[in-house]
Amino acid sequence: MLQIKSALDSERLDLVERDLREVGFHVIENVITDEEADEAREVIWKLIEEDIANGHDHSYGDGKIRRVWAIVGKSPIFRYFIQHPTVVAVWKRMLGEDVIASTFTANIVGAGAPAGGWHIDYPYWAMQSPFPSGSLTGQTVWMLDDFTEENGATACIPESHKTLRRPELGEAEGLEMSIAVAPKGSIMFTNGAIWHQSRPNLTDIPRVGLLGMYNRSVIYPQEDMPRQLTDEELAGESDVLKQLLGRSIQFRDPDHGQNWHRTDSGFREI
Ligand SMILES: O=C(O)CCC(=O)C(=O)O
Ligand SMILES: [Fe+2]
Repeated sequence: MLQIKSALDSERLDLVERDLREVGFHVIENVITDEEADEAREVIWKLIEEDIANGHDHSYGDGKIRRVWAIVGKSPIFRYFIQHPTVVAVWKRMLGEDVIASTFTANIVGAGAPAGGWHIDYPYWAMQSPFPSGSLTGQTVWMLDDFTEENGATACIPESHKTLRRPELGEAEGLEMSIAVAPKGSIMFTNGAIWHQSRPNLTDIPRVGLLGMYNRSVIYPQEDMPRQLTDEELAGESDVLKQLLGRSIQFRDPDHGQNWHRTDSGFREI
């Protein structure tokens, strides 16, 4: 059974905020139980098989790194993760009370996979530099396996978000990096502008991670979040989940005024 642990106390939240602003990342260990991590990992495995069967296999890194997109509507466990109180507390603090989710996917760094490639996350990669200095977006890396130096853990270049630009090709190679080594069930929060990559997986076991990104509500999400659950599926869900999926944002309809919001199939007056 899923257990919701309490959100962070304000001292820890202060520390997370300071790290995200100053260093660019922060790890919290054991946010979910081993059983929850194992359950999610099993679901991801089924989704990979479905993707392959349906011709929707998304691979990169010599075909050894695999992505499963749009997971929030695909299992109740991801609906629980995306609105986990610890995660929501951090992103409300960094991105505003009206924070939205931008994308929620799985990234599987397979046995023998090469490094993922140094980059910054959306929307920064779609923006011209210099980026604004405040946070626009944040990444949440869910570790469904122990992350180790050898198995493709995520690496960040500390303070690189302060450059307010993307790394040039080759620029990050050789810079001092910090590898997110932590036990299964831990989370790493990152500033979306940090230079980072998944490390090579030198083991023969795939490393499974989930990637949940959150935006300030004025930034268009990377995935089409409002449509990932139907109105019917969302009916019994929390207001937090509805907010994260962008269902609370009000639009100005040219004919009717401003009180229109997204549904699974279009717009409706609130
Ligand atoms: O899976 C990881 O370790 C990081 C992947 C990543 O940074 C991304 O897909 O944006
Ligand atoms: Fe990334």
